[in-house]
Formats: sequence, structure tokens, C-alpha cells
Amino acid sequence: MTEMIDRSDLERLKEWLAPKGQKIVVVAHTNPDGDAIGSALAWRKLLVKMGHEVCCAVPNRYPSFLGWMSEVEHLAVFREDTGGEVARFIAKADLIFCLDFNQIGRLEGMSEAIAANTKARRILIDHHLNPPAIYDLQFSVPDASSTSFLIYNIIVAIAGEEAVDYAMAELLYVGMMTDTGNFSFSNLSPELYRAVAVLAERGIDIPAIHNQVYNSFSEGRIRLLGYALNRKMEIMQPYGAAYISLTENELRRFRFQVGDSEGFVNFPLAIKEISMSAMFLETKNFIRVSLRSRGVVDVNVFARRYFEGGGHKNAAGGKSFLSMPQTIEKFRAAVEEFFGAPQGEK
Ligand SMILES: [Mn+2]
Repeated sequence: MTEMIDRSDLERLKEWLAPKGQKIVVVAHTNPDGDAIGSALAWRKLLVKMGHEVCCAVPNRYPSFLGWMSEVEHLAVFREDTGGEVARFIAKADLIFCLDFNQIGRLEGMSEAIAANTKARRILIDHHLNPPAIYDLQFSVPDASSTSFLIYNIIVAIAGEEAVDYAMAELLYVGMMTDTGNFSFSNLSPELYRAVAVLAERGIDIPAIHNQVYNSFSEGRIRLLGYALNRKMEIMQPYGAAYISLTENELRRFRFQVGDSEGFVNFPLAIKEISMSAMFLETKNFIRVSLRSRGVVDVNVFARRYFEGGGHKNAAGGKSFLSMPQTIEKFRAAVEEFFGAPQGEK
């Protein structure tokens, strides 16, 4: 794993971090998940320990099931920062770290604040495919199972294993656990488990973390899941594809909170014959498309080709500006084209 991190890039990073007291922004993506928050807050903590002034921010609020995490009080929410404190900090920043995403356009209003500071160096630490060539330094490792795993390796390379304290261990574990589907996806490596062993040595309570993240649904969320699977899941049997659609009206009925539908897209993949799953979530301005797959089915390619998005081979996302019925129609036609002849006839 450490060999995935370029030595000379690492040396340059160390050089840039050497002068103490710099103003540093650490930003993670919109609709922050466990990996975004875990990696950003762990990295923030190391930078603070190194003597820097750090502003760690995300564009909008994280889901409530992540609200228990250590250090989460140090995470600013740009959309709720009515005093403009975060924007002022960004304007004066020396370094800007972008974690767990690579498209600056994914940052809502924060995109402009970051673009406006033309003197700051921009550094990418991320595991999504195809980063744009806008960074002064980039650690882009699509093979890494999470950004938290990448950050772990960078922290160890810069400051040694002993720099990882209890809070950082907890944060990084959440990121590693959530981005690997609780250590079940295809990108697991022996190095990941070695990292987890170090985190476990810090005394983190793994069963408690698991409970906080996976067994903390609200009543509305579990009822919405039941409704989504029972009433809204459609299966395209010949292609091994499934999809779930949820309109704003339906979400309102279940008192939808941000993050409530997180992970729903994975459930159809629990059906033996299904190897690709999609979810369409209606928001005010567009329909959010989430895609998941198993094995060789590449939803990154699918998302790029049909839904103005991308991501990883087995987990990607995109957008649709059509109505819900039109979006579904487009998806069905896309599946037929993408898979060609129905599976079994090939
Ligand atoms: Mn991630």
C-alpha cells in the first residue's frame, strides 16, 4: 500500500507542511459519508498536532447516524455558516486539502470560495477515478478501498504509527468500515487489515461503532426502507438489474431526513440473481442516481455514459434532470443497451 503513495509526492507534501502555523483548509464532499468525515477529521487532527491552524468543512450537514463521532464538533457545515467564517478562512488559506472527492464542482457554494483563493496550493487525497488536472499535488489512488485508508498510510508515512491516537483510530475505522460495506467489498487487502489491527490496538470499541452506524435507523428510515423494497423495487430479470425510485412526495410521507435513504441501493444486490442496482431519489432540482454492482459490472462506466456521473467500478452516482418516469424510462433503455442481449442468451 505504501508503495501506492509516490515517494517524491510524499516528500513534497512534507516540505509544504514543514513551516508551522499555516492556515489550512480540509474539505470533504457534499452529502458527507463516513469516509469523508472520518478521513477529513483524522487529517485535521494530525495537522493541528503539527502546529497548523485548520478549518475542516463540508458543504452540507452529515447524517445523524454519524453525529456521535469523535471530533465531529470540529467539522464546520458551510451551508449553516451564516456568519461567513468558513469563507473568510478559505480566502486566507495557504493550503487546501480536498479529501474523498476530486471534482471541485461537487462542493455547492464552497466551490466558488475555493476558486476565489488563487494563491493557495491545492492538494488532492482521494480514491475516485479520473481526477481533473487542477491540483498542485495529488494522491489519487483508485485502488484504495477508502480515503481513510489512504490518509492512514499518509499519516504513518509522515508521523509514524504512534501519531495515530484513539480519536483518529475511531475516525479512520469508520471510514474504512463504511466504504468497504463493513469489510465485504472486492477491494480488501492484507494491508487494510494490518491498518485495522493498529486501530484496534488503540482500544476503539468496534461493536459499539458498528451499532452506532448500522443499528441507529430512525423509525421513519426503517419504514421508508420497507416501503422502498416492498412497493418501489423493480427488477429487470433478464439483465440481473434492479432499481428503486423515491419521489419527493413519498419522502415527505416518511418525514425524510438527509441520509435516511443512505445504503438503500445496496439491498437489491442481496438478491442472488441481481448484479446491478440503481436508486433514483428526487430532490428539488434533479434526481440523484445511485448505482451499485457486484463483480465485473462496471457502474462507473454506466454512470458516465448515461447519467453525467461516475465513481468506482462497483459504486457510482450521477444525476438526471428529467422527470421520474422519464428517468426510469431512460434507465431501462440504458440497461438494455449496456448489457446487450439479456443475460443467459449470451
Ligand atoms: Mn470514500
